[in-house]
Amino acid sequence: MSTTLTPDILDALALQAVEVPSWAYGNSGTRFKVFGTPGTPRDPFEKIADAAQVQRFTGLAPRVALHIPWDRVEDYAALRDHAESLGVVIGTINSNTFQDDDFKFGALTHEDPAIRQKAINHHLECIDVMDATGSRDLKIWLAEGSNYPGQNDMRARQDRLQDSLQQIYDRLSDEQRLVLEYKFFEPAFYHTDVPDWGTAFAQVSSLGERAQVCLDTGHHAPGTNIEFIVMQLLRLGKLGAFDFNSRFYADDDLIVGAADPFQLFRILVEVVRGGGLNHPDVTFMLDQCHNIEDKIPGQIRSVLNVQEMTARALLLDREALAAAQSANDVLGANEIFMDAFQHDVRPALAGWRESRGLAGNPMAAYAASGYQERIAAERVGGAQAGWGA
Ligand code: AOS
Ligand code: ZN
Ligand code: ZN
Repeated sequence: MSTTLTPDILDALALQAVEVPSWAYGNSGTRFKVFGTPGTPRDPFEKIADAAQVQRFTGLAPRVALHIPWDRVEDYAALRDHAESLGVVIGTINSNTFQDDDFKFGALTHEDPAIRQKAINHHLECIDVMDATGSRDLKIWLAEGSNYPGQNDMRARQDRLQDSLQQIYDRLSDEQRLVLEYKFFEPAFYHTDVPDWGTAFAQVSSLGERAQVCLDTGHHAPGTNIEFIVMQLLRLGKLGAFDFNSRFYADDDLIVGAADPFQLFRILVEVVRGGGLNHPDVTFMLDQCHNIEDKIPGQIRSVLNVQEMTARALLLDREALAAAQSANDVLGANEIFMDAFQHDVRPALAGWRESRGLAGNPMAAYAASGYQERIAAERVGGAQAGWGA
């Protein structure tokens, strides 16, 4: 196995961008408590300023995803200009039909046409924002479902969902996409209307080629072979985005790679195998919340973890692996696979960063920059929630 990060590998690493979410920079927490952090942004402009620090120290995070209504502003062109003045651009626009009382019993699936239209109109507003920010992707995650058997007609809800999504999809321009995210649980307890990759695939397939699936790594039952789903969606041409994060128990939204770096490696091996690396239609987005750790370094660590596991996946000796697989050399194939995973690429990546004018250790460089202390001193009062209105 080659342990050298060749120029081809380094070029591939340089090109793979990671899109950070605006809400990662706001205060967030669990349903038990939201702990505030000094220096937390007070508005979307400050969130983008913080996200730009991740790009400044890593060179890996040029795009910032927004969330409507959390990032609603009067002037989206000004927000777009602000981002670009800081060296980043606005990326995916995330809708939110999970915090409006009218949507208590559903939004895009609701039986009441007026409520369903309100939910559709919210997405049309998001597309207006996309037009203003130059965003390509509308990401939809639906917290819709039911809590008890018999509560709702699950089939009728699927039919209404398809009709609602079609109305939204038809509003998109030829350059825009709809990315539908699935989640097997919460906040509904009995059924969720987009619970799994199969449902998301079926719904987006009925819409058209610019409708894709978003795979959130925290949205699967324990023990799910997520890399199989990655392989299948890539094979079917319907993997539009990742929401990368880590979980120990549920959708914990922790630093990606922190809980299970091997799972992240296995996912990225399938991304590389399936041609999804540096693919314009496969967005590497983070969907994370930093409830007790400082948010900017939490995001820096996250994008570095993605880069490190991508580097290891690119070190995998695919020819030797294919030969061992063809020979049914069970232990040999696994050893080749594990060799790549076990290789510590951090020293090589640090040297490569320095050769490109970046700090070899972005975490230490950010800590030494004084930015955290400055925003803690300047931003007094009025911090925005990351997860929350
Ligand atoms: C919720 O669990 C989903 O992961 C959503 O993707 C995400 O948290 C939401 O998009 C925030 O707007
Ligand atoms: Zn997500
Ligand atoms: Zn989630």
